[in-house]
Formats: sequence, C-alpha cells, structure tokens
Amino acid sequence: MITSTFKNRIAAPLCVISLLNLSLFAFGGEMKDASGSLAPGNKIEIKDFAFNPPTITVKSGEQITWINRDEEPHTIVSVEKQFKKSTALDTDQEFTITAGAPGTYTYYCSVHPKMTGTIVVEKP
Ligand SMILES: [Cu+2]
Repeated sequence: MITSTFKNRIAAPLCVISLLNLSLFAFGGEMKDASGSLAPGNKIEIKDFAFNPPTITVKSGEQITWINRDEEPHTIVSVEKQFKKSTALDTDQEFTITAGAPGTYTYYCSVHPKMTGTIVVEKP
C-alpha cells in the first residue's frame, strides 16, 4: 500500500534520530549513575557549586570520595572538624575519606561556604 510505504520512509529516519537520542541519554544516565551511586564506592560529585547527592548515607569504615566537576576549586571541610579537610580540589580532582564512627557529619566548601553537604554514617 502506498500509505504504509510512505509511513516507512518517514519512520526510518525518525527511528535513527530517536535511537541516537536514546543512546546519548543512556550514556548521560550511566555517567550519572556511576558517579552518584551509593555503593560500593560512595561518590559525591561537585558540580555547579553543589554537592551531589547533598546527603549520603554510608556505613562506618566505608570510603567516601568527592570529585570536582566544576572549573572552580572547591574544598571539603567538616563543620565540626570530624575529618581532615581537603586541599582545594582542581577540576576532576578527587578527595577520599574513610567514614568514622556512626553519626551525622556536616561539611561545607570553605571557598563557597554556602555549599554544604551531609554524611550520615551508620553502623557497619
Ligand atoms: Cu566551592
């Protein structure tokens, strides 16, 4: 039938475009998952002047790693000095600590004190 041939001609290029879009989205999603995942490496991404995720729950003894995805330097400083403070992280630089005793740890960026985050440490 003419109609279906016509439809197929239109549908094919559209399909290719949407497949391309889908794979781009999937790739973006995977990237986010890899860095935002809670386990086994607890990663906190610093992007657009924010800690992502802003609150992370980990178990005592687990490692927590921040990675700076901004062009600006950022630091990680415990409000109550519960862990060593980081140096100023350059783009793509990481900082890792090991979660200590169970409790709630708040931290901020000393360069941009409005940037804050929370670590909730649970019993292993
Ligand atoms: Cu900062």
